[in-house]
Amino acid sequence: LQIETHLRGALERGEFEVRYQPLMQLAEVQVFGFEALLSWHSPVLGRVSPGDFIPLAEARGTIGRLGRWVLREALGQMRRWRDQGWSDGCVSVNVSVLQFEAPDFVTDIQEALQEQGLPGEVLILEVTEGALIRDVPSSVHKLAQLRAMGVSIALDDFGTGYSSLSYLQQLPVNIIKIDRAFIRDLSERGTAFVQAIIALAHSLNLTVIAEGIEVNAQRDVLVALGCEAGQGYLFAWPMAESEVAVYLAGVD
Ligand code: G
Ligand code: G
Ligand code: NA
Ligand code: MN
Repeated sequence: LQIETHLRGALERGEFEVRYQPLMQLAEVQVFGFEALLSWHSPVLGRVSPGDFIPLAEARGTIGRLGRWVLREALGQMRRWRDQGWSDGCVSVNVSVLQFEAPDFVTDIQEALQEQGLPGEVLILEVTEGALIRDVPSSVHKLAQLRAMGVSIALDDFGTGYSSLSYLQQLPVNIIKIDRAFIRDLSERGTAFVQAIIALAHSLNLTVIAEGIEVNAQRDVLVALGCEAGQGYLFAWPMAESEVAVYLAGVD
């Protein structure tokens, strides 16, 4: 209830910020993009995690506005990175179920790209399987339209949902993000799971991004298993816009 009260008007008061976490090519340890992560700093409650306020924004019907704002922030940022000479990077934006289900979702993405004069190839949309399986034919249609625009679709938190693999077969996604729960447990048994996920993904021509890489040993195992990409505190924490500029200057 507290959160709900303070969430009202928070966007207008400028309490939200988008932070960026590097997406890395694992073998070369090279940044190829950033995941945009919404962050809310309430003057009263302090930092509130998206896990806590996104469901409330969905219930209140304000997620559409918030989602459009994040998308435009992230693409505006991408525009500035490109103007500063970082020409081959991409930005990954999380999409909530209700946002994805809105009838104007695809046209809004198209407009946001056009506003910044950006090709679809710079954008990854992260969607959970829960969002995609509520109406499979409609999801297939929307995803196909986005893919035709050059936009990549990442299945977020892969392996934690309830849906069967038959959905994966039908949905035109091109990236899967292995949930960090799998990366945390790289015991013999845990490694077997990760290996199987990577093998399945590769046989379907999907790119794999491993989440939550915190130590070098995890990166080493993933590289050995042929996992091409990852993110996590080992490489970098989510950063403010100003920190990204410094970070990019340091890696070039
Ligand atoms: O509490 P924590 O910070 O771990 O929560 C992160 C969660 O919030 C992740 O599931 C992430 O996908 C989600 N998230 C982060 N930014 C956004 C956003 O801009 N929109 C949506 N819908 N979810 C986001
Ligand atoms: O569900 P999603 O993968 O979008 O969640 C992203 C969340 O994961 C963000 O809140 C981000 O801060 C967090 N995160 C990023 N890297 C790591 C990591 O290495 N370890 C842990 N525990 N969380 C991470
Ligand atoms: Na995500
Ligand atoms: Mn995830």
